[in-house]
Amino acid sequence: MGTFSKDFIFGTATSSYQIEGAIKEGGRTPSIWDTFSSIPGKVVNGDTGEMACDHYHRFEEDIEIIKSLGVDSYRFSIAWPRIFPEEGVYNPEGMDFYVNLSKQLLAQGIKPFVTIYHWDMPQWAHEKGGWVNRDSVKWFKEYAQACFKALDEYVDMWITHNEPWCAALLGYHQGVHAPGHTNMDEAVKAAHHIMLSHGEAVKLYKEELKLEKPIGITLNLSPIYAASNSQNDLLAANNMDGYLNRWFLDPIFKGKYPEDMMNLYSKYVHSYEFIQSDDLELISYPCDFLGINFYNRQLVEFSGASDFLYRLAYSDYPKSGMGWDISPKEFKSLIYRLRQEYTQLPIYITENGAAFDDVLEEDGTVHDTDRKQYMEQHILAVAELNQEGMNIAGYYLWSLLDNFEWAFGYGKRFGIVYVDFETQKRYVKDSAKRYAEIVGARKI
Ligand code: IFM
Repeated sequence: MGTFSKDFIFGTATSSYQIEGAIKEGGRTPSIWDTFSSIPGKVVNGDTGEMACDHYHRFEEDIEIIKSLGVDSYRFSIAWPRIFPEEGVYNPEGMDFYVNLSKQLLAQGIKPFVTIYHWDMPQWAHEKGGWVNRDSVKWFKEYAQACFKALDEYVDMWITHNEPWCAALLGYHQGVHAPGHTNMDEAVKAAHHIMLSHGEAVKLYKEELKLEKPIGITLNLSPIYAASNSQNDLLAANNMDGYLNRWFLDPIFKGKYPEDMMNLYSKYVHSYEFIQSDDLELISYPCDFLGINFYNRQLVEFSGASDFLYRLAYSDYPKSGMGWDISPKEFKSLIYRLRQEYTQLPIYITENGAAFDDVLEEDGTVHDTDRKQYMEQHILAVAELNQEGMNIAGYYLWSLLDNFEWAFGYGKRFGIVYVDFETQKRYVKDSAKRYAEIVGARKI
């Protein structure tokens, strides 16, 4: 059993492109995800975010659902192309949506936790080179400043970027996310500029604007394990850890890139001159917390045929509907490692959850026992970590609603609330009821 203090924050999370819809309303122009998802073959089933959960029109109903869960906080992101539909052109109508959303959350006693960038870069910015162009740092800073000025009085905490690994590596190296490029040189530059824009935004917030709410970044971290103790498999695990975890943790917390990975990448990255003299100091500008999105551990083995000498290995762990290992024990190990190697800042679990094949019964119930169990295991792990003094300050369940799961479309349901995408009717799943019970009792 585990308990939670009164000031521990429980919440749920979403992101703009995954739920809002209304892609042509309120002065919004296309984002890279509108473009990418409209290319045949890029998203399962040809799904796009055009309608998503129609949250733009139904946010009041969604706030009622959040309220019924009894959570302290709601994490959402802002759609950049609503705020700057063109370069340098601010759109107050786009911002009004988030001001209104935040005010209504506050009126219900729910704290807004805002992510500035959750992958929906404006198409205009992409056409000027996107994150590969160093000017993206300037564009992001202008956008972040507009968000801080309009929303800081309502917002409880700020996240600059959600999962830079996905935006940079899935978007520019693996090509499975927008903008769909497969170029490691671009990916490393994109990652650098995303992190630099994070540092610039934090510095702006604290030094120039002198604002005082907690601000940080969210990383998707997976502990990587070798399939055996062979030198080759250990090397494979080290490389994947570098690719996924250290490439972001080291610059943010140690002010340097991992040398082994710089060497490994130099086959693709012909010059590191794009890293300018003060960049790492800015990237490691002190934040107030670290956000972590945790889903699974990963097991890898050596592969001479792969770019960085690793590939995923067979694992006999139970799996979520994404085929990901369910691994609450390794979640705890990840936190121990962060505490030992990287930071003593408060940690927020800004996402944790699982997709499963849910069945909507005729009476409107969804008995998502697997998701309930996944959630319980991870919340219990958080309670245990806190008993050991690990200072986890909050937990956000991903996700409030079934939504647009990027390249997987609407087929993968992560919500604790079922969405019928034909009618847009919402149905509270058993996992949501159980979550409300845990939050209410502050005990698991
Ligand atoms: O849906 C995503 C979210 O946008 C970012 N983190 C992982 C989730 C599940 O894949």
